[in-house]
Amino acid sequence: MNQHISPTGTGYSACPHDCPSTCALEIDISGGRIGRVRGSSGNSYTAGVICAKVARYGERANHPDRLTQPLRRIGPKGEGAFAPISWDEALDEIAERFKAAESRHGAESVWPYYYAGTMGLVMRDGINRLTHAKGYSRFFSSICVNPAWGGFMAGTGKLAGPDPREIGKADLVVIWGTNPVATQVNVMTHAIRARKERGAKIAVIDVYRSPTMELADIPVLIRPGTDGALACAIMHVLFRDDLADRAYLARYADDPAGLEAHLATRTPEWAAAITGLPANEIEAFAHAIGRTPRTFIRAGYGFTRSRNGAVNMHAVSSIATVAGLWQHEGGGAFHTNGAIFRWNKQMIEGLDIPGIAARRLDQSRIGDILAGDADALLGGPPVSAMLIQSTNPVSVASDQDRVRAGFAREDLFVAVHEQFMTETARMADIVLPATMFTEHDDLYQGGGNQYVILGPKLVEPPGECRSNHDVVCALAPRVGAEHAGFHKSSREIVDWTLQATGRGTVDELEAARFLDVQPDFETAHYLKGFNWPDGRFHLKPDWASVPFSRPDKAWAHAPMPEWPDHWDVIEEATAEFPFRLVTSPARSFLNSSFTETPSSTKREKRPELMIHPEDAAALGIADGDLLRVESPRGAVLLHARLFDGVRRGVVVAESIWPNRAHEGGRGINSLTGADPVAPFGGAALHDNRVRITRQG
Ligand SMILES: Nc1nc2c(c(=O)[nH]1)N[C@H]1C(S)=C(S)[C@@H](COP(=O)(O)OP(=O)(O)OC[C@H]3O[C@@H](n4cnc5c(=O)[nH]c(N)nc54)[C@H](O)[C@@H]3O)O[C@H]1N2
Ligand SMILES: Nc1nc2c(c(=O)[nH]1)N[C@H]1C(S)=C(S)[C@@H](COP(=O)(O)OP(=O)(O)OC[C@H]3O[C@@H](n4cnc5c(=O)[nH]c(N)nc54)[C@H](O)[C@@H]3O)O[C@H]1N2
Ligand code: SF4
Ligand SMILES: [Mo]
Repeated sequence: MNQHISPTGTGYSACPHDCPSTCALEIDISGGRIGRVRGSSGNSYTAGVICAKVARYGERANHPDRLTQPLRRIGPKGEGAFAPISWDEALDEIAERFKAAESRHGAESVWPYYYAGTMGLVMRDGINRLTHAKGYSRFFSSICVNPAWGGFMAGTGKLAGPDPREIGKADLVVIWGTNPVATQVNVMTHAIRARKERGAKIAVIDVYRSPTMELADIPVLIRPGTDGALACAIMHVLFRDDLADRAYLARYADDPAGLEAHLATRTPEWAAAITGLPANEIEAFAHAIGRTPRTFIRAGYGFTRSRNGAVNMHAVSSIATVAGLWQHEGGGAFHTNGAIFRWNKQMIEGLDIPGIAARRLDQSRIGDILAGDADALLGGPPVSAMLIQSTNPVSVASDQDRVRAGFAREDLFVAVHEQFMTETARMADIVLPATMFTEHDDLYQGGGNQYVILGPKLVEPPGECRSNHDVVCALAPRVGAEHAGFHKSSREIVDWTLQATGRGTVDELEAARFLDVQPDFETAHYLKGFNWPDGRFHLKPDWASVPFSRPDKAWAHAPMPEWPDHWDVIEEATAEFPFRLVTSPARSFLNSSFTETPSSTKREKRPELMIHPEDAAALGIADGDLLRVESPRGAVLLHARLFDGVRRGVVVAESIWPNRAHEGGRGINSLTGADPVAPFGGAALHDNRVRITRQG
């Protein structure tokens, strides 16, 4: 297995982090340790560029605080007193506790919980094989993508679009609700290329003057959760000023006349009152789009993390149809490429196991679930045992006060498999040390690009670290789970998956390093039709027919709008909570990852609240003051940073700092809510009403 490891040289891999760029990497290895990391220049999407935090990955991989031994809690929950134990002791104890939970309340009282700390398909999703083999409670993953993916598919019927490298061939690049300078740097590589080579303009739609908006030719600063209104006004102007592509619409859209009639009242003045953006700026932006056939709309996740997020994503993608952008090279709307990879995941996830029927518990509602909320438990038994891999819910999940109370339950057994002693690991009964991506074999797919990349094992792990796959396989016989995947190495599973999907073998992929699976131009641009039975883009979405995974239990919410619109279900400011809070990602962290690396925390300085100077003056707040920020759910302490790059009434806290980095020890997600976004679930992380008071 380890014939690929050489103690010195260059290793080839993929960035494993939860980032749409999925960069192809070249890694310096010396003395069996990783050093400098570079972006592969032979990969046409990465194009030699990666972010600063991964370029200095040695700092994270060779960190003195890495977990290297299994640990058992020896003090009260959460206090952080642990003693080393052997792997056998740790695995036996987990298995005993899982079996005890199963015999008391049934297999559904065990809830394996994971997320995207690694995006490797085997290491991330292999835990589902254990879940399915045992009939444990399944995992409804919802925290990140659901409003965005479902909203995009409502129009196109498919989660794919024009080749993201075509950004470099656009004349207008519209970066909508994403902050790629911080969150997916390669979008900027291609956008800047278009600017340099073609004189393209870059428009950025955000709720604060983000590092990306700093570089924009057309900065579009709006209030949070109002993208639907902006999109509607843009389409109103396109129809009104004869910039809509009526021939294209007649051929490719469901009901353009219905949309035009609906939009008659969605004027720039109407949208100005909702978005805070002056009507003349809306007109000018609409004209720029309408007069630039090669307009590439790169829609991100940020603007969908609101209670109306799915509706807003559909509205934004509709602009590409009204203006007929999809027809042109360098034109159209792109969000992500989930649909083009078509993996056979049977071996990874055990999808051939009969009767995968257990309830699916909602990731985002972990606080409610651990609190025993009957609705969140879908009427089933309480959760009394968990294995957590590749995620840090005590920091990243909404409704943090409930999450923390849940993890403090004496009758809950928790094993956390981690690289560092995260705030979730601190709450565990058993902590298991995990490998990093250079220490195991895995397979990666691009989200914001079209590559399949191999990440082979390049170095030996420190201490006794084991991979997610090895832990799942070691637990399986102990709890009586059976499947062929438990008897294969991760490299063999990668090989099986590639072959079963018709993508060659692992050895071939290793020789090639990555594989470009971009569909042909006509397919990618929907020139053969959109992915609905009528072949048309659905301007009037039928949410019930969108082929996207939904929660097992629907919840009561206002009826969704029939057409693109401003859906007024966001957490609007009130007299009691007069501000709207957004928790945009910090540049040097990746969710809660990299908060352990000193250079990242140094760059980010301290947890702060960006507030407009006039709002600050009205509250008697000076730069640097300690503020108490309260939402209907909880409170945190943040230092004021006066910043005129937000609209009045909007505040931004770049995230996610460790909870303990805040004075008072409560993290930003004490403020955010876990109530699901309609209709596919997900957390409205950027949709919060808050009040602000000066502390002392
Ligand atoms: N440095 C860094 N990189 C990251 C991450 C990180 O935490 N830090 N997270 C990774 C993960 S898991 C993901 S999913 C991606 C997400 O990457 P993105 O798609 O960029 O999404 P977000 O990070 O949620 O937010 C992006 C931007 O949306 C803005 N925004 C918030 N609400 C609204 C709104 O209502 N309208 C508009 N127009 N804009 C709004 C925010 O201010 C922010 O600048 O990034 C990945 N990359
Ligand atoms: N307020 C607010 N909250 C947010 C967001 C926001 O914008 N604002 N963003 C949300 C989004 S988009 C997401 S995706 C979630 C993400 O939340 P998480 O999925 O929890 O992401 P990370 O915080 O990066 O934590 C991943 C953890 O996995 C560990 N890890 C990495 N690789 C491995 C491995 O191979 N094996 C094991 N066992 N562990 C590993 C890392 O050490 C790290 O602690 O957070 C969400 N929370
Ligand atoms: S930009 Fe994203 S994919 Fe690329 S190295 Fe940085 S975190 Fe990884
Ligand atoms: Mo995410």
